[in-house]
Amino acid sequence: MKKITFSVVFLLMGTLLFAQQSNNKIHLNSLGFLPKQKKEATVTVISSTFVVKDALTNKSVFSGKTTGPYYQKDVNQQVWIVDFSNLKKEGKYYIELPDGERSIDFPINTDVYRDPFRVSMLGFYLWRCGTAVHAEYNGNIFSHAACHLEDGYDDYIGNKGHQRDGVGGWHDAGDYGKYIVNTGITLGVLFMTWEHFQPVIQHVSFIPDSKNELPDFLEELKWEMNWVLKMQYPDGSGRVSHKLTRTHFSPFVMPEFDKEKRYFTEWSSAATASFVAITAKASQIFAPYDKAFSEKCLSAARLSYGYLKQHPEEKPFVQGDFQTGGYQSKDTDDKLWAAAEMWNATGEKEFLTDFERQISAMNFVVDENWDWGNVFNLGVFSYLLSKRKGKDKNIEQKLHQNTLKVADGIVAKSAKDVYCRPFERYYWGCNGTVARLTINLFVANKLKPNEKYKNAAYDTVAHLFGRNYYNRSYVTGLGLNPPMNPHDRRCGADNIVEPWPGYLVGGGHSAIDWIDKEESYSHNEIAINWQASLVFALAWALQ
Ligand code: 9MR
Ligand code: 9MR
Repeated sequence: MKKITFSVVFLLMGTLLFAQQSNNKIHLNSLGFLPKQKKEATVTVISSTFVVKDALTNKSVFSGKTTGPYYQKDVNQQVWIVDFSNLKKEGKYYIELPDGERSIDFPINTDVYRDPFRVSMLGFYLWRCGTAVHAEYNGNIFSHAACHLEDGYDDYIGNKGHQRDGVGGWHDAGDYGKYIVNTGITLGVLFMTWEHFQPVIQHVSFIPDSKNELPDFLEELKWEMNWVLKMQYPDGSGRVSHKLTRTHFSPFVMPEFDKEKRYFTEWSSAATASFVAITAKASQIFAPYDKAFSEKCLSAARLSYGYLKQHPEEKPFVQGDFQTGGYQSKDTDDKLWAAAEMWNATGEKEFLTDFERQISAMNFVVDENWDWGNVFNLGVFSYLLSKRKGKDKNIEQKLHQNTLKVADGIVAKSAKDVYCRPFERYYWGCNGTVARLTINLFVANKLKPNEKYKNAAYDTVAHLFGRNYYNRSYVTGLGLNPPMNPHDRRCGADNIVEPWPGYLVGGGHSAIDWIDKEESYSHNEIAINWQASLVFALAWALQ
């Protein structure tokens, strides 16, 4: 009896706490703000004025008028916007409205994105497969023993019962499979992150047992690359297995207890092209650190590129016995990206000609809606940002103009949305797309610098960390009221209340239907492709 009363009280307390947090009428970036950054909040209660108070002294340090009301249909809300960009002094603050409504406390200082960046990379380390992992976060130890050491079997590529080394890499998401197409976009984005933000990210350490031979960021990417290289067929043809998984998804057990056989599947042309792009890119990124590895990557890339040239027809992946992730993607965009990276890696004319021939047969429209199924942008951005000579001026100009046009559209959408969401669509993994659009903004800013691009990128980060309909962070372990029940097998099996930290969840399928429930994989799964975009967005914010 006593026990029951106790749990009822507990439940009530929990509900109250939850209600308090989600009822807060002041929606803002719960990580805080850089001193020079644009600073806004969205409030859902009638207020014509606001003040910002110092959280230590409760003294008012800034006051202003709100703008609004603005009505937005998809969330069915009337809101007012608070702008306190001119408050630049470092400190800890809160916003107060005339009716007494008070925001959470938030910092203004130059470090607000540093730890979130570190933790979002820790997420990749914790995804490692084929080894034990171990990290302490907020008083919990997240760990698992070495897993999937039998990866994998060649049954589906014509060698029944034969086992070969496919150990390593990262698990894909809340499941433990390993998929090349999704690895492609993930590494593409992470390599870009390194290329453009190396000075600020090279000293960030997040690997608990780092070998310290490389900056942690590159050590982590190399961990994945070492696995990627194992996905080429052992027959020397250059074909690349589409994935390495069980036939069916595992139950919710820790990875070391997921013991069913996992197989190298048949190749696909999309996976093979994606493999070319990432190995070619890796050869560039690792060249200054590890020449032998760089050369190994490039010769693997050449081999697979050669195969695709000799066999240009599309080879889709067919699931057959498999029910794990499909990641079936047309190969044209992957091939375009492969040509761009081969040209960048080698400077050889053949690859430039291939890229320009391919793009001339496509339209020149940069995508604002892109994910693992379409890496056209990665090819285009790589070509546009390349310092190599010899580009066709006409093609370059068209792509340049279109990149700016699409980025301007993203800025406009962000400005129109009361929560600065830069993107109108909702679907499985759309939070990843939201974060990924910071790449479009970044490239536009490189081509034609304008602070509107960076501001929209900050607004995107703000959206993901609380300035959204839910007034919650979408990233586990970070920010206000973060997701507690991601679709992640480790979280479901480890008996720790807190989820594994640093992970962006997929998001809603409408503006108001996201749910923080483990079983809802289409709303609340974590995944390497959207994680990489979060890493990019945070790295740019660090600048
Ligand atoms: O757990 C799986 C998740 O990782 C995948 O993203 C998702 C879609 O492919 O599928 C989940 O597995 C579900 C399966 O598809 C249907 N039965 C319930 C499984 C979830 O426990
Ligand atoms: O991100 C993928 C999403 O675009 C698809 O609609 C969905 C269904 O095919 O699959 C998602 O990817 C999942 C993959 O199939 C298996 N691992 C988990 C991925 C994230 O949910």
